[in-house]
Amino acid sequence: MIRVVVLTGAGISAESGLKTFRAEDGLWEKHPIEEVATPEGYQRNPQLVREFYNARWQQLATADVEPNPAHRALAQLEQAPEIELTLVTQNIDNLHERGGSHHVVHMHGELAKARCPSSQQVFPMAEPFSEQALCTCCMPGEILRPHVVWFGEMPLGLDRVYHALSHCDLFVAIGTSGTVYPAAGFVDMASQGHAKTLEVNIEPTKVGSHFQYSLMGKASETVPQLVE
Ligand code: BJW
Repeated sequence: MIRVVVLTGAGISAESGLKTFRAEDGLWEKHPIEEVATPEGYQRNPQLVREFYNARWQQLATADVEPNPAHRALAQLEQAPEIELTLVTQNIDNLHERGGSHHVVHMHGELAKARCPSSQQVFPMAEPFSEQALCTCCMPGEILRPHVVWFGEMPLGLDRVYHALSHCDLFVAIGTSGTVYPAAGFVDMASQGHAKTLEVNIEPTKVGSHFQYSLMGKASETVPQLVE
């Protein structure tokens, strides 16, 4: 059995029509991080943050946003009998699941879910975020917040990820700039074991030198080749 951990970032969904964060025309260009991706930003201007996530949620539901061959190839890898795959994504979209993956660790949360800020209970998104979108777990209901991990908050599923990293034979990072921790440090954790490490990206990244191998190219082309 070969144990593989795959970490994906915004680059894997770029060819599905979703913007990355740090590209020149990326999400952070029009929406400064500190305004839309911190608890303080949400406290200051909840409406702005709700609009940011509502727009992305609505875009995800449009017909032209579909999983691409990279998402599908990773779903195929999940089915390979000789491989034990842990698929960890920093992405909050649902393209891995729509591409056929069944077990995905969404370490930065999920766009199609809402969370009660009080009980932390998670709900499927039934309607756009607004002051009227209330939880059903509290009395009176609390205003639901996006089920996403902002800067300064604890990423999700880390126990499982750290366990997989310390036992894996191969760690592959696909389409992530390596600027956000703890994900950017996963390569070092995997290397501390006996794992081989591979980075897949269209350009060199900040943590590129931490990987043993690098494959330059679009995820939709390189990932299916790797999986074959
Ligand atoms: C392609 C491609 C194609 C394009 N094919 N490739 C100082 C030092 C160290 C850490 C810190 C520090 N100060 C603060 C921190 C902690 C902080 C942090 O990392 N800050 C940095 C800015 C320094 N981290 C946190 O606060 C995290 N929590 C935390 O640390 O908790 C404490 C803790 C303690 C101990 C252990 C563990 C934890 C939380 C981070 C939350 C990040 N949230 C966001 C928003 C989520 C919701 C949303 O989507 O709106 O997550 S920020 C944003 O960045 C989003 C992404 O998941 C994340 C990573 O971005 P990603 O995926 O890498 O995208 P890009 O755009 O950066 O890169 C895309 C890449 O794709 C590029 O390289 C392209 O080249 C490539 N590409 N097309 C292949 N076709």
